[in-house]
Amino acid sequence: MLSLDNSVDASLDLGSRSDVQTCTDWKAPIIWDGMFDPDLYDKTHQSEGSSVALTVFAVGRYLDAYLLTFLNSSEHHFMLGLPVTYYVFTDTPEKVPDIKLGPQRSIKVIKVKRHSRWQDVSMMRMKTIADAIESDIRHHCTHVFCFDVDQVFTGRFGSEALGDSVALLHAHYYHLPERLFTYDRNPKSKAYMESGDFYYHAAVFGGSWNSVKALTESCYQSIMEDKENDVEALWHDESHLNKYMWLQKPSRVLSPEYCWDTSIGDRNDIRVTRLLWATKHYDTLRTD
Ligand code: 2GW
Ligand code: MN
Repeated sequence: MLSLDNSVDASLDLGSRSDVQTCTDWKAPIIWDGMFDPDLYDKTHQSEGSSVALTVFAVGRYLDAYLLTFLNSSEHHFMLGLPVTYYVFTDTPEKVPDIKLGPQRSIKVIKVKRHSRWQDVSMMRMKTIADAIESDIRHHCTHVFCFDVDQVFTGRFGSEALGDSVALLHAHYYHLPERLFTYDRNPKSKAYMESGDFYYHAAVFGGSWNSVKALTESCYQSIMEDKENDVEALWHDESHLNKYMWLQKPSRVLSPEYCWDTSIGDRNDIRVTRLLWATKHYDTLRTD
């Protein structure tokens, strides 16, 4: 998969954007609008036989609140032209809406238990994803993308986002200095880190199935070790993801176009929004 990353980058990238950082210091591309030819990416991935698993969790009230909008918008924007399998994890499979899917697109609904603490709903996704990759995804898909459900696709989220290991720049932190990143700062947690490269957002991550399997297994192990030591990382799974991506650098980084929060307001460097944060209704969704 790394070779695909490299060949795609070498042959398909159009050049550069002078107003933003387009490359990490370990030479991974940071994907911004204007840097790539979408059709060439699609053709390359089609000829390589790429296929994508999208994992999303809709547990408890999040199903009614977000799932239908997420899936419908994804049908218009996510990896069009490649085979896509949705893996929807929920405690209420009977409530998953029946949506009409495009050709080469299918949905698998998998029942999961509902953890009583919301922090565990979020963190335990790591274990569930790792298990699904091992038992199913690796036999059917070359790549996996993992999403929060409280978001809506508004523009192309296509094969330019595929790579061996893919992380997303958090919309609220990409322009801030490192000292303001909300890494876990507690030395007792496995997620502890003093410095890092970027602050990544756990609402979107992906890669080849084997690298996402390695990431989710490692984060799950760290989460369980923290539980044994009676600590919890500041931002839960997101803290562990940031630690992992610091130690195992992603081969591709997505700009905040790929998960923008409109409450930030207009920014000149955001020329297109591809996925947006949905409105949060914490008052009704986080009362358990
Ligand atoms: C989560 C928090 C409080 C109450 C409920 C839930 C909840 C989350 C739930 O009841 N049902 C459910 O399916 N979830 C799933 O977990 C859903 O897919 C959701 O998008 C995901 C993460 O929870 P969310 O979106 O409320 O958290 P955010 O948007 O504040 O997420 C960031 O921080 C999280 C850790 O605290 C994760 O790292 C997440 O990936 C980050 O985007
Ligand atoms: Mn979210």
